[in-house]
Amino acid sequence: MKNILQRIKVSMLTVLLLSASMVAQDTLRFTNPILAGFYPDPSVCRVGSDYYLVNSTFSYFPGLPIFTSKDLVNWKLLGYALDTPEKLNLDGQGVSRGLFAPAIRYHNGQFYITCTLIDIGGNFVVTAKRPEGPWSAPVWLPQVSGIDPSLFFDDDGKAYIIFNSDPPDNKGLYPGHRTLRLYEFDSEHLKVVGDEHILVNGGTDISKKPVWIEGPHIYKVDGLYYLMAAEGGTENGHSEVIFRSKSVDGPYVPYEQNPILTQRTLDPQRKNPITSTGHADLIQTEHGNWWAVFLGCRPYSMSADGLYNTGRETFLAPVKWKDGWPIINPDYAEVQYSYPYPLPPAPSVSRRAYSRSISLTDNFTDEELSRDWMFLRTPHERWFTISKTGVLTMKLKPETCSGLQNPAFLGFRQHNLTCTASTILSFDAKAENEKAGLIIFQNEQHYYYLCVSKEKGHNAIQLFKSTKDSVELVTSVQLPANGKDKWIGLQISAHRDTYAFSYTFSDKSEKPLSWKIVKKTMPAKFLSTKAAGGFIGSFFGLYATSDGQPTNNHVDYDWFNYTGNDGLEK
Ligand code: 6LW
Repeated sequence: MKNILQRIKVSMLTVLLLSASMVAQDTLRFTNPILAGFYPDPSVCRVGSDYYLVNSTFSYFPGLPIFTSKDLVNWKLLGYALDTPEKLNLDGQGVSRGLFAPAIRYHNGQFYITCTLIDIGGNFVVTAKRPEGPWSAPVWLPQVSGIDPSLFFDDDGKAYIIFNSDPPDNKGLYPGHRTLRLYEFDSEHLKVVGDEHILVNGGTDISKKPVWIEGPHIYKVDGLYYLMAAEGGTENGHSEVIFRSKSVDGPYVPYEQNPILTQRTLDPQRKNPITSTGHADLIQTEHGNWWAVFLGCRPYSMSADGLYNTGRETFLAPVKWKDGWPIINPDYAEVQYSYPYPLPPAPSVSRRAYSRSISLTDNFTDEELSRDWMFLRTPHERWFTISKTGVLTMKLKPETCSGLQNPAFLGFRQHNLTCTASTILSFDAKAENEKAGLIIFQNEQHYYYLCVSKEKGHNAIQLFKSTKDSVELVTSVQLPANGKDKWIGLQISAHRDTYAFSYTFSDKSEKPLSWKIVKKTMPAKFLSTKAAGGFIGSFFGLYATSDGQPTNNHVDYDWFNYTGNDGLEK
């Protein structure tokens, strides 16, 4: 009797636990963007119950971050596909050139990433047995013209590569006229096979002059080939469209109700708009449900069609099939800031968050530089050291952030519309050309730089604004001569449409710093994609330069802190 009672208790407990976990999954909601800040052009694949995601990085180094997740929401950075100067040389490239949209796929024990190194190499593939690497050197694919290559592995053992390319015979009927093309692909020898096929000319309906059909992927579902792509350009007109065919090389028929994702028709005055949604990749979970990752933007102002400094970010939304077609975000017109979790939430294994409220301090206590830091272009030599006492020492380099080489710059993404980056540094400028401090950088012509330098023989804190090929002084604060405070704190805060710049003296103790304003408001619009252009988002950066002159000087940074929260949690 006791046994039976115990068994009933155990099975009741199991039912309770099971339903509790189902309720938890149903009621627990995640927050978009899942990767906040500059994480554009997401592509995703699954191996069992492990998910892998890559983003484009343009002229930031290392190139192509690889994230992993168990629940599609909480991501951990595993490493980068192109992480050595030999594999990725970005010298001379504008910050929005370099690596365009990657696609990640897994087949028969091997990971494949296809991507474009625009202007200097074209399309390539890299492979790895393990997602954290080592990844192979790029294998160039000279026959694959254009951008956005993606592999498709068919169930008969054949593979294909699809990509965006020139209009037929290279004769565009209108600006933005492109094609989607396909080659069979030899996935063992990593080269194309046979003839090229044009799958789509122009877009869903060439008579309507569709622009920028790109970012294609092929999926096979229930015996049909689905070709999904972005259309409309990566700004406000962005969308995702779908075609299908009985045969991999076409003819592909567009869905009558395309697009399957766009925000371009919505009221621009809506609250907290998410814009520019498109460039999607589909994923089926191990339980059979479908989801999509795609890029979107979060403007802080809808003036001038939307101003944002955080670049194109990674979003996640459910997909439902309707009459044999996948629809992204089927239950709403607006992409939502929150949906129920796609899978039971996995305990976070990442040392930091990439979504919601993000806060991180780097005390430079690890021997190796944390993977959060990004270089501007390829560092061919190691111009920084990390001491055992937890200090990052950077050599001043003659290169500046206005140029196209590798400056002494370590960048950390502006993940949030509202956030603060702070650091303390020790620096003794020997001359007026020597500067070290904290930058907020969008591109070579659009940045603000808060630094310690010399001005008219005195130590000074200066705030610069970039010009076309140099900088102009906005304001400066003279520091006491031979001040006893060796460490100076610098801080830049983003308040949606403005940036504030502050400094403080610090004795390096743990007590809270009291910040003094250098400049309370500088327009954030200057660093917005609208004003600065390009495909990237803003970075805070530790940055030191001798502005073209040789020097042996250096700067010490004791710590860097980033705190940001856009209050999106529901
Ligand atoms: C990318 C293209 C696009 O290659 O912008 O938004 C280009 N989509 O597909 C750069 O990210």
